[in-house]
Amino acid sequence: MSSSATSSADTNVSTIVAPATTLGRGAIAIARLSGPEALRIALKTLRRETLTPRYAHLLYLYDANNEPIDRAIVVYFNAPKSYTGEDIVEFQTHGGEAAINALMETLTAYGAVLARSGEFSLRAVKNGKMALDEAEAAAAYAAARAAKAANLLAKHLRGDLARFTEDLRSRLVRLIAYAETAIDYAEEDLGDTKAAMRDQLDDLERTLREAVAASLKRKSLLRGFEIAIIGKPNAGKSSLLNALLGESRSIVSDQPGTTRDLVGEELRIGEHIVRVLDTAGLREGGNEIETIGIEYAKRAAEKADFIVALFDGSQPFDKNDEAVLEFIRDKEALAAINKRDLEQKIDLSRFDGFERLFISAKNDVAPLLNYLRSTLDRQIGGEETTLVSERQIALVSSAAASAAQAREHLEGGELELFSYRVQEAIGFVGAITRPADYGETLDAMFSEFCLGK
Ligand SMILES: Nc1nc2c(ncn2[C@@H]2O[C@H](COP(=O)(O)OP(=O)(O)OP(=O)(O)O)[C@@H](O)[C@H]2O)c(=O)[nH]1
Ligand SMILES: [Mg+2]
Repeated sequence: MSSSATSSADTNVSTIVAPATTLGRGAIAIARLSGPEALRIALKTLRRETLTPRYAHLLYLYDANNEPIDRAIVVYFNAPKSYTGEDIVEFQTHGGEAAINALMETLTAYGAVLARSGEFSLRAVKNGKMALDEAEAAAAYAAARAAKAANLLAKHLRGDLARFTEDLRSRLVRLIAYAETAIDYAEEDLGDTKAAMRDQLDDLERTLREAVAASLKRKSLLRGFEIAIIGKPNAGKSSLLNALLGESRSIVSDQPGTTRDLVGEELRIGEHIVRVLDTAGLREGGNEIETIGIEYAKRAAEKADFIVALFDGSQPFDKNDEAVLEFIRDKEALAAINKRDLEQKIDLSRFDGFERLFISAKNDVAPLLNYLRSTLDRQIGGEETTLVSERQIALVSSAAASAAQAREHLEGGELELFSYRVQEAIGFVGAITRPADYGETLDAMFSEFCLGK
């Protein structure tokens, strides 16, 4: 390691490289090189002696045969003032895959190794540049698309989740302190203390459960929201999809059983990006292909975040409608009564207890769009803390369960067991930002990240 600039070189740590942008057509592509050898390797590619830290250089890149690859913006972030806390050199090449691939080949020829998914963020966490919950927010950014999701994740970057867990922790610690004093007193002197502890515990459990519930609802915001349209044949499902899209995507005909496959398309409703699925009409006794289609339809509807069940208002309510209505009972769903432009024959009393709406897939779907928009808005509203990974949701659920058990022990006067359960809850809450088996958790977690993160 002759270069004096890489004085902090630690030969145990590899220097990693990966594209940081999705490969494909685009104006620019970015590759990131991080590790003790980053500067040395970059200088070889650039045929230069030095790089000024945090300065955007416009330079030619050369491959190992001294052939030019591209002219690129090159920025050197010297350790520890970088994303990973190591020396990083970032290359902004022309977009498309040619330049970035040639660059990757050259950098690896000079000693860099290809990064595993999430390895940059893993290094950032290990080097104390980023808290675990921040890294999870960063990973969620890569998948999220709705603008509102960005607002929500930015709060995590700002440390809102860390504050939330710190608050929970101090409330739990206070409960243990209570319990320890209480152990020294006789049961009859404990009336007030016990009542106060019970209130505290109830409060805590509520906070935990609300965080989980709100996060599950907002999950769709981070990963995309899916709506399935179901209903008997000829209810107008395909017409509805087309009307929502404003184009003819799915075949419409007056023959019942037209749609057999799932037809999915993305659209924007207000600020939300939503995938809408048109499905095969649900009925008894169709042919084999239709029956398979009906199975698909049901499975898709089970999986969807929301179901729009469509009914033909111009026809009497029949057995097939009955089955559709039963299917959506207790699900997140809406009964939309279609063909309001025709004379209505459907028995509306059948819809008692269901959320319902009148539309015409032919000429008026505005009521449905408004309904969906406000439903989606409601899901993301609210001030509860949002947990952004399965890991966080599992930990907070476990903490809520421990709190519930602690409460039972409190009622039974078993203070040691009570303390034990509260300790357990503290463990779960603490693990959100600082897992006990740190190394293992990190490796498992970051392997789910995307490359170059
Ligand atoms: N008048 C009127 N006709 C409609 C309306 N919506 C759909 N239709 C008609 O109803 C018939 C069936 O429409 P589709 O959209 O194919 O119905 P579907 O539910 O997809 O039917 P399958 O694919 O067979 O399950 C077509 O002739 C449509 O033109 C509406 O709001 N008003
Ligand atoms: Mg159809």
